[in-house]
Amino acid sequence: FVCEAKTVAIIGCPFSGGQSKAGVDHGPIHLVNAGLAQQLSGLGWNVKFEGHHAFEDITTQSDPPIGKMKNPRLVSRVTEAVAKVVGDHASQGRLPLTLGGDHSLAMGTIAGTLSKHPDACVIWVDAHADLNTPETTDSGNIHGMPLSFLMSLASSQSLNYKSESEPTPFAWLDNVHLPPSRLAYIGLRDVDAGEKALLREHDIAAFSMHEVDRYGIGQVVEMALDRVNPGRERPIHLSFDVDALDPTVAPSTGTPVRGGLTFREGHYICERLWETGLLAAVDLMEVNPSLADEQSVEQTVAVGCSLVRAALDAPDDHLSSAQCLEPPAP
Ligand code: Z70
Ligand code: MN
Ligand code: MN
Ligand code: MN
Repeated sequence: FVCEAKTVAIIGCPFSGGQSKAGVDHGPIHLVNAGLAQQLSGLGWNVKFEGHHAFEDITTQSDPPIGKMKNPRLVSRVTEAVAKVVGDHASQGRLPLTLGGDHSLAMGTIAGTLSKHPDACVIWVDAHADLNTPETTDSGNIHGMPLSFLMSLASSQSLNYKSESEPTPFAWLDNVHLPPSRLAYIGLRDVDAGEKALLREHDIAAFSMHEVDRYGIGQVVEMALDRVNPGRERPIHLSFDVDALDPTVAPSTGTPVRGGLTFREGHYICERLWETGLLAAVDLMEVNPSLADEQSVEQTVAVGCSLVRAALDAPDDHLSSAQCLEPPAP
C-alpha cells in the first residue's frame, strides 16, 4: 500500500454523546473556522468539505443506559454513520480526515478504514487508552471504550448487555475485528486498572510517556511501527486525541492530564507517519472550545490545525531536498 490520495475529505463530526461534557461538539466547527481547509489547499491538497455532519436524522426516542454504557443507541447509530462516510471516501480514493467531537467517533472512523483496508494498523495517540469494556468502565462514557469494541473485547468479556431484552445496538460492529497486534499507543499516562489488564492480556503495544522520556519520540515511533507494521507495508490509521499533548500546549479538552507530549513530540509523530507514505486516514479528536478561556481555545485550535498539517504534508514532496542533507561529521 502507498497512499496516493491527492484529495482529503474533511469529515466534521460535531458529536459529544460519548462523554458528558458539553462543548466538544463545537470542536470541528472551530477547526474549520480557523481555516483548516484553506491551509490544506495551501499544502497542495484538493479539499473536499461539504459541511459538518450533523446526524440530524439520528434521533433516539429514549436511550437509557445498557449496563453502565451511557447513550449506547445514539453512539452506535452515529458511529455506524461515520463508518459509512469514512469508508465511502476511502473507496473513492480520498484520504478521510475526521474532526471530533469525542473519541467514541473512532469506532466509526476505524471501522470505515478497515472496510477499505482490512490490513490497516492503528496508531492511537492519547493520554488515555480508551480500551474499557462496558464491564470495566467506571464512567460509563463510551469515548473511553472505542478500542474494546473495535477489537471485539467488549463482546467476549462483557456479554451482559446482550442479555437485555433488545439486541445490542452495536451489532453493526460484529464483523469488525481489529487484531490487538495492529494497535499501538503513544502518549499514555492515565490508564484505568481494567485497561492495564487488557493491555497485558492482549500484548498490545503501549508506549506511555515513560517510554517517550526513556527512548525519545523518534525511537518510540519506530518501535511502535515495528510492532504494528514491521514490513512498513500496511496502511496506517492515525487517531490523535488532542489530550495526548501536555495541557500547557492544548488546554481546551475535556480531560487534560499533566505530563503530556510537547508541541514538537506531537508534531513529530504526525510528520513521521506522513513520511512513511502509508497514512490512510487521520482523526483529530476531543478539541473542546467551551472548556477554557478564549486565548487557550485559540491556542488549542491552532495546535490542532498544525498537527493536521504535519500529518498531511504536501502530496508533492516539497521538502525532499532536505533528505539529501548529510548529518554533520562527529
Ligand atoms: C476513562 C474512562 C477518557 C478521554 C477521558 C477516561 C477516558 N478511562 N478519554 N477523556 N479523551 O472514562 O473510561
Ligand atoms: Mn463554539
Ligand atoms: Mn481518547
Ligand atoms: Mn484522551
